Amino acid sequence: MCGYDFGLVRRRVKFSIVIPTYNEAGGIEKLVTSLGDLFAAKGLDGELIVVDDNSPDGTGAIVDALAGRYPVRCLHRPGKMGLSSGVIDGWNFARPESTALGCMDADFSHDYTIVPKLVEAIASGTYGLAVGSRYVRGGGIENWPLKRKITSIIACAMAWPLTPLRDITSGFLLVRRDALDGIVLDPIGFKIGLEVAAKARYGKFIEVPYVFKDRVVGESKLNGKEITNYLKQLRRLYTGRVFPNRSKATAAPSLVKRAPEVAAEPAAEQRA
Ligand SMILES: Nc1nc2c(ncn2[C@@H]2O[C@H](COP(=O)(O)OP(=O)(O)O)[C@@H](O)[C@H]2O)c(=O)[nH]1
Ligand SMILES: [Mg+2]
Repeated sequence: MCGYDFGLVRRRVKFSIVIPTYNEAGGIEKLVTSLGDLFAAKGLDGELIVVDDNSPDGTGAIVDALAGRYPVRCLHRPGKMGLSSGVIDGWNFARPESTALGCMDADFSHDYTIVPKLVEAIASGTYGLAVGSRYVRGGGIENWPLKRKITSIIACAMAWPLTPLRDITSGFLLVRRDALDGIVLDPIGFKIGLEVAAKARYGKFIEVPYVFKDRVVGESKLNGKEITNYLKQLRRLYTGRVFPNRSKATAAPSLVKRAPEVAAEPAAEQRA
């Protein structure tokens, strides 16, 4: 995977990236405009879906105001319903012609400049899943205290038997839409990347390195409840592996809707 030459790839893929937000007014405009400008500069056919949970700081209204000028739409939900469920709802809201679906955080901790590499990996037809990764050569974490780094590595290591990916907890990814066909995703908590990596049918994957930066604006929504949710999610995934017929998702397990015109002819889109 390391010798993969992104520069040789010239195919075009339509994609939608979901950005879940709760109180991200401080940075969302900059992120949307930066990504929109990057798509235009690189000739990428991407749309952004911001899934806002009625943020009291007005994040949703900021996104609505950008919608005519940038390739962005806002899905408004009535209240704080969680990151993973936001990503799943956003994927179902995405335009049907997108053959790849992605997600990233709104706080610039995910380096948006690697998005073209994620897109090109999928467009190559070689990879069904491209993940922004802190834990491959060239990746890393800036400004985290040792304790938080160790906690993150332990969190990843707990899921390593479920997936060959090194960085499964960052939630920065792009996946072929048809890899999600018929897959029941558990909308619990923060770790949608783990759900996709453990359940989707993506074939080969690639981890694209990036350096994670802690947010500079706004506050983290990660709390003790999310850690408990992560443990619940892991328990369900392990149970599902050992007893496939007994596995249960949360009360509202979610399917990503199939886009018929896309799913019917995925190979043609790759060659376009
Ligand atoms: N829609 C929605 N977004 C959320 C929710 N919780 C967190 N987010 C968003 O998910 C992303 C990651 O959250 P963040 O607070 O940065 O978590 P951390 O990076 O683990 O500290 C950010 O874009 C948040 O605004 C939620 O309940 N609903
Ligand atoms: Mg964050």
